[in-house]
Amino acid sequence: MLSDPIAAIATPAGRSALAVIRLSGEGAFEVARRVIAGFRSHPPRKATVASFRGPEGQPIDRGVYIAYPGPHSYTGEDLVELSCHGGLLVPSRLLAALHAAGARPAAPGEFTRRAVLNGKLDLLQAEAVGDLIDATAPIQAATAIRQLEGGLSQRLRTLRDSLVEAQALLSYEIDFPEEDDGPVPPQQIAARIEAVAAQVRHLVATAPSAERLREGALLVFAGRPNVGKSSLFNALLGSQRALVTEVPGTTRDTIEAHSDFLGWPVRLADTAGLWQAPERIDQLGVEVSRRYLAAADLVVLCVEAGRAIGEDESAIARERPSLLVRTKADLTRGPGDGLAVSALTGEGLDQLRRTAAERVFSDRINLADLEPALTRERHRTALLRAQEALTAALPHLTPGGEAVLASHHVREASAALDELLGAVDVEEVLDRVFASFCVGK
Ligand SMILES: Nc1nc2c(ncn2[C@@H]2O[C@H](COP(=O)(O)OP(=O)(O)OP(=O)(O)O)[C@@H](O)[C@H]2O)c(=O)[nH]1
Ligand SMILES: [Mg+2]
Repeated sequence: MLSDPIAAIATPAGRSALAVIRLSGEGAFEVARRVIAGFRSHPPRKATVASFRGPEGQPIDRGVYIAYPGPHSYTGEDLVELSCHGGLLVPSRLLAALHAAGARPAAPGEFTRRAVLNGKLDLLQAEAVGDLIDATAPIQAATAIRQLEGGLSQRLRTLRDSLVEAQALLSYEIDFPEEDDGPVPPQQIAARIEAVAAQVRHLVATAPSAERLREGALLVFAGRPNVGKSSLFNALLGSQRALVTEVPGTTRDTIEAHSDFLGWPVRLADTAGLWQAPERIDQLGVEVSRRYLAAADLVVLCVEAGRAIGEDESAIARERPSLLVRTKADLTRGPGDGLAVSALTGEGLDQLRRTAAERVFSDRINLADLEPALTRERHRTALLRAQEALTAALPHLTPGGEAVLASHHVREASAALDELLGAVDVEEVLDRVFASFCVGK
């Protein structure tokens, strides 16, 4: 059943001052009445202090509830939010009481899913809710809020509307093929479609850096053994995450850590030094390093200051986008290019953070107003489909061209945009989007 009452704790488990429980669906108010002493759904959206009771009437807590009669609620259904005291016992006992009173445990993301099905949010906004919760760097939160406010949705809806309009003009061509001059000549329709296609291309171009922004850019610290990779990694994180010794080959397993550089999300990976290792275990470490190198958004190539760069090292820089850093700059000052850093004194670390962030997020940084961008693979594949369909439509929009075929491709393109917005009810798409949500959201 889609609208049966569901309940879940919306806050994380553990010791806390307060916890929030959500209850939503048809019959939610009846369920609430069995648990909340003196429950009333009117006046709506007013905080009321009340006693919460278990199935046998035993007191659980004294807290606050707010009733949101549908459709003016997050889910669009009748919804009640209960604030109780936190901790391990009270919230779970209160939730159990709601379940005993007729609500079913909610599946992950089920509240937001209902919000989408009831037209309170579109799919892009629902994804933004998830992104906002998962955000670890300020810029991720800012992007998510913009998407939640409908920036991207609005942009796509405008494009979809233009395509629907083009389709209407094309139907005239189809219905009256003999008319030489329809209301709008095919060339003009073609120009409109070309304009939409250009905007789609522009959005698709934002995808790599925006996806990187959502997931964090992968920065791989690489170089020969003992050059100071782990020390630099630790210094940037401000904690002793990786082991450091004077023995070459200290790091074997790649170690990953999340951080942000000036607010931009990064995933740092400290790898085993690259060398011709005689021992099997070291060889395995080197293999893992190579895999990370291949996936890196930016390689932080570490070479000691004052030393000539070897062929092995320039080979890495040729293969992948790299930032050359000269480590242990406190020991030697020599000729040589690259960014001088010292894990010991902290020299050059801020410069490294800034340069790396600029390199991996260059096009995002330049967008001062942070235009809407495609933050997920799902967005990119749908828009690529739209782009292909529009490209296929254009050749049929010449004088005497096949308006039927053009119309078919334009419809394909607008369907791709509809799917992106969640305007079509595709259960499979919903399943994919909500698979990673937390319960209670
Ligand atoms: N003076 C000085 N010594 C450093 C600096 N960075 C690292 N070292 C020293 O260099 C040695 C190797 O440092 P690590 O950070 O373990 O080097 P690594 O590149 O991770 O080495 P492997 O894991 O073996 O590949 C240690 O003795 C560190 O104390 C630095 O900035 N200044
Ligand atoms: Mg190391």
